[in-house]
Amino acid sequence: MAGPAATGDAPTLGVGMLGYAFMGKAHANALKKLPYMMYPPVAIPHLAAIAGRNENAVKEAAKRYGFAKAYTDWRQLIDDPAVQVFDNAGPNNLHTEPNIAAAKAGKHVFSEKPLGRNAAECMEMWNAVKSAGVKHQVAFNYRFVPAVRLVKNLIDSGKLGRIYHFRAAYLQEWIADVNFPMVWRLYGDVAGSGALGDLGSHVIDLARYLVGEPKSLMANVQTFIKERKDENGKLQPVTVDDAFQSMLEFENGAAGTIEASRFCLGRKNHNSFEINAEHGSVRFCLEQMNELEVHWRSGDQATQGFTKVLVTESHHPFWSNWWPHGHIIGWEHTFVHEFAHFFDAIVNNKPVQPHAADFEDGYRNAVICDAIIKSAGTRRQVDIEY
Ligand code: SOE
Repeated sequence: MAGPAATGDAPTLGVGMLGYAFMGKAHANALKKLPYMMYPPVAIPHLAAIAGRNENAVKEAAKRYGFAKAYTDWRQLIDDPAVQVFDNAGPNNLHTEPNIAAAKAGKHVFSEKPLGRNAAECMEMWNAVKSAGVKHQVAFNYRFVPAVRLVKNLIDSGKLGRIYHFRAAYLQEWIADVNFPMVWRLYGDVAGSGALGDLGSHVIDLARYLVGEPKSLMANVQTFIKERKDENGKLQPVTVDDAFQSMLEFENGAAGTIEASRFCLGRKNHNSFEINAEHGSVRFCLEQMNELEVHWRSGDQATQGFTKVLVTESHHPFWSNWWPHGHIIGWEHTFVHEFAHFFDAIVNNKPVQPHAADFEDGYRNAVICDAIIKSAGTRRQVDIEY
């Protein structure tokens, strides 16, 4: 087997990945790109093993991405001494048991979001990684968008000042067609929740990362299409939300309105937020990922209003790794950034917080998701208690 790329004395980290679908592809792509683009790399990922339940599919994925071994049983992957980092890119019902087993086996754990299907599962995983003393990170990749990190820097530096409003919407369209069939994201026992855990968890993570802790909320959820055909053409009940809306009160006095939906025709991956603060406002949308709209109260009165910043200068977050300004990057590169962050935490024994989400953040995110479900079910305001 060819050794790692000749990139100096960076340590090699064996990565074992569970899953080979959409997130498996995004993770594999990032792991392979990291050593030559985040150069010199803090560590060189060795694609040691991949696991998935279908033998032909997992062998094909191993060949496609270059994993040394393919397993149909994730337990064998976790037992493999060549694996130091367990990367969970599997569906939500396959997060708790493998993540806990990996922690107990002394592996550092990188897990896709949402961390679990509910707060109880996330608490179990958080306790396991704390007991094992391993590093742990949840793949809330939008913290690693250059424009989002620029907003974080503007907030932390005090330039934006006191935050009054956080308003966010994560909108997609992919199940608005009544004929779209049942998939794992639409079964409550597999996914835990629908748009809430899949898209809303990103919005909630950005709210916590950029604004602070919510202290209470009110919410509504909807399931617009109540049943869909499964792969056998049999009607199955949709047991997750299709959309949610929520009003948040933050501990620091800011007001939040957040929503997510998969029924917004024309919205392809519209993860957007706006922050209105004491000294100005910012607005971001993932579909224009390299741009940040900014308005400063102190700006030139004759040219009042939002200006569009192209966040691609060499001094902008992460951009020393990429191209001359204007040569934009994409969604895939946020995974390169977040893996590099995780490997730095491992190699240099650092916490992944505050700039990455760890399992405590995954747990707090789940508490807020559970509160949204509770508020919608009881039609009452719910306090957030971690
Ligand atoms: C599907 O809704 C999905 O792939 C989410 O699962 C991801 O977290 C999001 O980044 C893009 O859309």
